[in-house]
Amino acid sequence: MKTLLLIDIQNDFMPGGALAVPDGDEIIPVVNALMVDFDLIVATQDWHPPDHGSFAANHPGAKFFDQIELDGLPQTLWPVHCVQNTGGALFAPSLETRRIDRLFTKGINPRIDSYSGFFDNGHRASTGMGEWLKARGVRQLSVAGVATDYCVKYTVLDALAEGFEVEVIAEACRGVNLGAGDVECALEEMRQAGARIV
Ligand code: VGL
Ligand code: ZN
Repeated sequence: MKTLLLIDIQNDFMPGGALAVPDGDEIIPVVNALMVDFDLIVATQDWHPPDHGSFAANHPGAKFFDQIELDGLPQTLWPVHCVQNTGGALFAPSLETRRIDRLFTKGINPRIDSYSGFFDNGHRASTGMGEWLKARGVRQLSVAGVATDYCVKYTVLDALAEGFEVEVIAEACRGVNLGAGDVECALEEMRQAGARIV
């Protein structure tokens, strides 16, 4: 079963969005064209409540990109983004969402962030995506989306740990690059962990 996993292709991660990924919109025509080659298409959606602990606005005196501790885990603070039932959380309008077979939301618990589509950042709770994919007989995943250096990376690392064979479609991914070279480092880390970067 050729399976495409689309990570967080949502308005807030597109140019003009609350947590814009540079050139994030460039992946959409690439992803739309890729879809025809796959039997199963699964998407993740960052889906935070307004009081989410990853938002700088919920920590008095904190700034974007500060590092704090949240419930015992290191946490980068972000602008308010992908709030449930807001326009910013919707898929980018040019994405061909009709082809998506199943959606998994993440980042719902206000006490913990969830970069990976499989588990929260503490591996405390599963989204159910791994179990769902395995129940359908999926063994290989091709991954595209944003951000290469956060949600794509952690999803890919968890997918490998869960025993999936993983291919990252680099031209269908874009990253935040908070630090220079973060995207390159993320791709290298995924490669080291056993992913194919294509
Ligand atoms: C993401 C930061 C915060 C992502 C989500 O989709 O990569 N990054 N929430
Ligand atoms: Zn988020």
